[in-house]
Amino acid sequence: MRLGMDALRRADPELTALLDAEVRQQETTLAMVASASIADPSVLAAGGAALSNVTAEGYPGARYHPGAEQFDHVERLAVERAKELFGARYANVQPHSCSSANLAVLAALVPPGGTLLGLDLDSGGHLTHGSPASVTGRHYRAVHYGLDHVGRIDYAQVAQLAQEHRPKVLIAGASAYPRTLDFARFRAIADSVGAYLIADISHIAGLVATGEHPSPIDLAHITTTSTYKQLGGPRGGLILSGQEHRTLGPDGRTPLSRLIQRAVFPQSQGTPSPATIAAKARAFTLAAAPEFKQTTRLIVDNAKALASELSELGFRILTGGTDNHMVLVDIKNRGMTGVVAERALEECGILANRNRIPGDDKPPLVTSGLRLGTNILAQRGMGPEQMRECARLLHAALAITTALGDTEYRMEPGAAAEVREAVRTLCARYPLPFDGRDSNHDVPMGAGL
Ligand code: DSN
Repeated sequence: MRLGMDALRRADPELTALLDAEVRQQETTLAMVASASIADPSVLAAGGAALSNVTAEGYPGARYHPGAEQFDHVERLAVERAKELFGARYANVQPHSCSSANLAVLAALVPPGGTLLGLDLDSGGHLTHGSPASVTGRHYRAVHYGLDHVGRIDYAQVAQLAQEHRPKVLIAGASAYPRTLDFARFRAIADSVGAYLIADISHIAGLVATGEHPSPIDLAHITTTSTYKQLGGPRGGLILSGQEHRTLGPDGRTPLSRLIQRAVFPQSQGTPSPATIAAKARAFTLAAAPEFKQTTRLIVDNAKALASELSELGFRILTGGTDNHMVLVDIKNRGMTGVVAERALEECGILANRNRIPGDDKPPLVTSGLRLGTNILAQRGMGPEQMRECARLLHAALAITTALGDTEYRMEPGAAAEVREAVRTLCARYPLPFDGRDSNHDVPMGAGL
């Protein structure tokens, strides 16, 4: 049921114009931000449903407010679809993000001041894996593993640090790591010291769901993910568990699934977001469809093609390639910083974010690296041949960029306009899965759908 879109258009043209401009921007830019995917219009519609008006703390059948009958059905549906999609036996669909999910899981498994072991942020880890900038690095004693000399996870170091520090939790997962994660190896290390293994699959959830990356569901004690980075879902998080869901928690009495239920509500979140949970339910069904499997196959093939072409063009690709959707580029040998490359590319309609790389001597807002991802390009139907075009466009944009310091640069405006136009042309050949029009009303669909 469409609610409010026409009213919004009539009542608030200023806001509507901004939302419509966003649709046009998405249509005409090459989005290569590795932590993004496009939500199907039906997912956006579910996320904007009147179900959002329901306030109901607790879980289906055990709410603290009345009026949750439909919401109970929706949440149960989302849980069942999540379990089916990932082959899990337990799912909690309430986390507002994967950061919230990680905070809840850590609160359930690690006492205040207890030790966790995760990938270092500069080696591709995530803030919530114990970074000093996150509460996880302040409320727990965080120890970090890193990469070996070729840029792959140093499993020998993981094992050695685990023996030395005896963490309560070992986290396997990354925000900027282009290679396959060996969850079995992580689990063996966790077992060697009696730690729980958490797999954070936020970046690779689509690949895991479709078998393009090995699944941690039955290897990790708990798996967490965001629902928007690669699943084409709404902004939110998800907690899963497989055969370990009945394993006892640190108190030796309470099964993990029960601990996690409590850790999300009431320990770390209040009311859930009912319409977002409806949108998750819709996204899980779409991710289980054969078309999504084809898209994830393309995501992986495209990343390999992109890495290969960029390498041909003289870019240094970290680890020499990729196994997943992500390509990490060392940009300093092009005579510029990550932020200069990011801004110059954006002027040409190419979106890719600055990223710190191992041994980086630049601060997080500057960086020496660039992180690229192929999720949205594959969703547009682009294949390896178009990745070569994308690589050449990226190369062309940076070739006309002269760095004037860490954050300042100069671009020849005429040449930049030419690259921008070529980007528009490529985007027009591969429209987004939505075409920018609401089929019922023939209006841009930024607002209200
Ligand atoms: N974790 C951030 C990223 O990887 O881009 C945003 O979700």
